[in-house]
Amino acid sequence: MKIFISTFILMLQIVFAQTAPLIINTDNRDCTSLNGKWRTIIDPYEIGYYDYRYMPSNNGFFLNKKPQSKTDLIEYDFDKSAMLDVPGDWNTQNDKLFLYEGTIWYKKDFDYKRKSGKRLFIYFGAANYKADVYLNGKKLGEHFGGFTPFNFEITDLVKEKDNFVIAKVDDKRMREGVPTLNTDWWNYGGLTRDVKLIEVPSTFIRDYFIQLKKGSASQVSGWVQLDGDNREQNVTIKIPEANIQTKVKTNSDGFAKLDFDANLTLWSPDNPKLYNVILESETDTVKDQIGFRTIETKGIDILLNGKPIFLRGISIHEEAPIRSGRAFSKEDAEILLGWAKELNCNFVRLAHYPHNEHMTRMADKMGILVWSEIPVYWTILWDNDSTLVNAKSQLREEITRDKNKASIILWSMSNETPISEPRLKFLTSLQELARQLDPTRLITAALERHYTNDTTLMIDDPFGKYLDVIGDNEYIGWYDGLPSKADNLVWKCAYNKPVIISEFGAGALYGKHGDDLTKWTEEYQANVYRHQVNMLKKVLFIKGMTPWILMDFRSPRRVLPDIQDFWNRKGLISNRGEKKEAFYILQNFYKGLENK
Ligand code: GCB
Repeated sequence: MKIFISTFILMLQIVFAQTAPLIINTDNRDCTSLNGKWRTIIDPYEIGYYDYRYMPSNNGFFLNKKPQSKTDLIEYDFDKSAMLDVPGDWNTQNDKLFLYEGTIWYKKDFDYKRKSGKRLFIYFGAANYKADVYLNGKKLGEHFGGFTPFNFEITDLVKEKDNFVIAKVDDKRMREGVPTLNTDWWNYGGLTRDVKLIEVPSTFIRDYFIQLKKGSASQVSGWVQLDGDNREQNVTIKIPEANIQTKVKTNSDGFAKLDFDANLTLWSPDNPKLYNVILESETDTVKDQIGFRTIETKGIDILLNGKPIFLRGISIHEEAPIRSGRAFSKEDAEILLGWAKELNCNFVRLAHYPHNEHMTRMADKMGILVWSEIPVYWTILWDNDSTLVNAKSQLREEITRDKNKASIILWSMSNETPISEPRLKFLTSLQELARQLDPTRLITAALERHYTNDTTLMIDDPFGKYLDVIGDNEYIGWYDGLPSKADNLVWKCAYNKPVIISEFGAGALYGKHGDDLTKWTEEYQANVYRHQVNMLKKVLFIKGMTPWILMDFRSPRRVLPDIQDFWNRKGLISNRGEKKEAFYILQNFYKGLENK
């Protein structure tokens, strides 16, 4: 029965997976923003979707009906309903929605004059968690997963006047979802990222991969993908500043491989050089700003541009600085990554899901290396086929969007997942897909370790075999003993690979003071950081760390009155932007490592 149900859900997902192949680099295309106020209907019972027999209705809210005569019975009216800002989570826009988990309908009206011969797409940066999208009453398709972009073609549906796009956004947590029911972050619902219309030529450059070939600092390799009827075209790739101009011919699928030599200044945190790259087909031109660098491992070392590097990192949630709620803007990215810079970081872990594209573009510009991950978190349903389909599609969308960002060096498959055979099968198939989609970057996961005796820690999770870099989360001094416990521990790793301590930390309420063994004080948190950095700097195979976490973030699991009040307080900075003592401990430690 279980198998039957999961196969059925899988079939449903395939049947309804009608998103068009993803368009990349939307920042540099001909776009019209649909951000701003959208009309919304809160629909906890989904009466706009199901009839009273709980069957999908063909007369739902997506039709945006209006009474035509005085006898007409229509029990909703978008145009009299409240508005919400897009992008933005609904929880922090209306007190009544703070704890709401369920369906909200969004509607936006627009006019659009499409130039002749052009195609039009509607692009959503993200909708948490499930979105059913309709244009002028017709279903465009649906999308699962709250942190990755998706788009639909609307060329044949769009009119010059009075279009209405309606999105049913449902953020109910689901056991079979990715993530599952249980997380340590707020389930912010809604159209949380930019929404835009993208106009492209009838055959256009939809996607491309332009990076240095694995192991080479002078050979660019990748591919280009056209979309449209006129698929066999000459495509020129130009990098004017490096005197590069090279031509390829796409095949009948619109695909061509690229391979050319280039003498490039390599991108690095010290010199985040981005080149203007221009792709010109016979029908389309796309510009991008791309950095080129190599990333490899050798034994226990991580090599950036051939040289060993220590990753001085910090973990970041997509929580908006100061105002709180989901972060979504360039300004949010600037503040968060600016704080990381101030900490003397050269690296960030964007936990626990792909962050918005402003973050990865900003990281490219500011010269901050990035660990990017999908929300395969804790105890998702390893045995369920549709869960794997879902995780894979989120991984595909993440890599598709960001594969030309020099800042990203690590794709992480999972966080703190419990060891079992089904989990190993699930995760190995994810890492295979990641390598297939992007052969250039390193693969990691945040694993756990165990004690072999009172003072020896061992990392030997079987998934480690499939990774390039091992991530490990530990909470010595917080969930695991007192801060000084770190002083006498011996670390062992079963793999001859670099290890990143992907989490350690302690909770502190900004402004709460006491001695350094009093929980929740800034002093206690600073104490944990002191002992941690002393321990970690001595372990040879540890080649980086991303302590938990840059800024306090909302979590329904954190209920302690007057201290937590629904905030995870492990931030080095409070949710209002105030720096705690531990910030300066880490800042100093990283300063000392800067030239190492
Ligand atoms: C962890 C999780 C992270 C939590 C953190 C905590 O191990 O990976 O998502 O927020 O611990 O604060 O307990």
